[in-house]
Amino acid sequence: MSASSLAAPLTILIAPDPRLKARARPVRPEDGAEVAALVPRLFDAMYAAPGIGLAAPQVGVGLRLCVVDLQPDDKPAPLVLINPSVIAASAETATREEGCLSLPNQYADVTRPARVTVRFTNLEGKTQDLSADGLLAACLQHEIDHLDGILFVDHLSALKRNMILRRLAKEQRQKAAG
Ligand code: K1U
Ligand code: ZN
Repeated sequence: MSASSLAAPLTILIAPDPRLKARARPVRPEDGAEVAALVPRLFDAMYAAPGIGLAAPQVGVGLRLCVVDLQPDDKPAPLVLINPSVIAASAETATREEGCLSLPNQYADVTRPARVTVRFTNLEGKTQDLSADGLLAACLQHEIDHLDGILFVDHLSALKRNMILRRLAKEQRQKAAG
């Protein structure tokens, strides 16, 4: 039995929880034990959702940490990104449909730089650069946004954003009412 399976499953926060709008603080060396314990639980919550990414603030932890796994060809390809930042972004943009585990069942087209290079620290404490395009580029930007309290709806017009947030609130009320 793994250590993460002994811990209670993490609950993913749903918008408009104010913790989703807060800027997370950088992970420091003394956070090592908390990060080591959190990472397997983040992956468990992400795979269970299911999703292709999850940021610590989405489970109420205000640290600059996220996990990503696009599972190309259904094979696991887990990525842990500690203190990630976009160090280069293309002028060319790409528009693709995004979802968010903190806005369940809500989807919209989001326009972002088509290619990015992300610098981060890995679990071994090494600095790494990762260049990405396509879905991985969108996912990395989406997860880094979470660390800054930004949701994909913040990239939309106020009209579209409010429509999605009202629909989400209605669906959550209906779910609570059973
Ligand atoms: O951060 C999150 O809320 C996770 C989010 C990431 C994301 C999706 C799409 C574009 C950019 C970022 C999700 O994983 S939503 C669910 C999802 O996209 C998915 C779920 C199962 C299989 C494939 C995709
Ligand atoms: Zn999200």
